Amino acid sequence: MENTFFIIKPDGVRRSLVGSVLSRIERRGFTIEKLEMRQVTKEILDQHYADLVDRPFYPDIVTYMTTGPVVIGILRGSNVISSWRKMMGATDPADALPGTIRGDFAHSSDNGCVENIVHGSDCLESAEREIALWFGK
Ligand code: IDP
Ligand code: MG
Repeated sequence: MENTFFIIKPDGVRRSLVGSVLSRIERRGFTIEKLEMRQVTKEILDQHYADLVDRPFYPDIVTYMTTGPVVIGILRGSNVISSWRKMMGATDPADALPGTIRGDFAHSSDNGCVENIVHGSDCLESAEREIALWFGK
């Protein structure tokens, strides 16, 4: 059993996709250990996306992620880190396969930033780091 950290990003909340995303998680059989609606700050994003802060598109990510509330949570299950990544689909919705969240609910964005509905930790180390960052120890 392991835990992963997820976000339903502002486009997911704004487009009323919270129920659809949570429903997929429940159908898959993962446990929702924590769930909370939050307004994201630049301060937490700078830490969350520490590996991206120097990229030219990082300011667009900050604008995108702070446009409205997000839903954050912790999922628990066996292999949940990689399974949740597979359920999300490819980063760019244009490449995401049908059947994935990004492939079913998004296509592409024209505002210079990839609006792709959801986030999921990419490995155990990221999951532990992100859970501590967003929820504390
Ligand atoms: P991931 O969300 O699939 O793990 P990452 O490479 O970690 O993808 O990027 C984090 C987020 O930053 C993406 O989900 C997307 O919202 C945004 N992003 C990534 N690459 C680009 C890009 O080339 N242009 C605009 N936004 C991007
Ligand atoms: Mg990532």
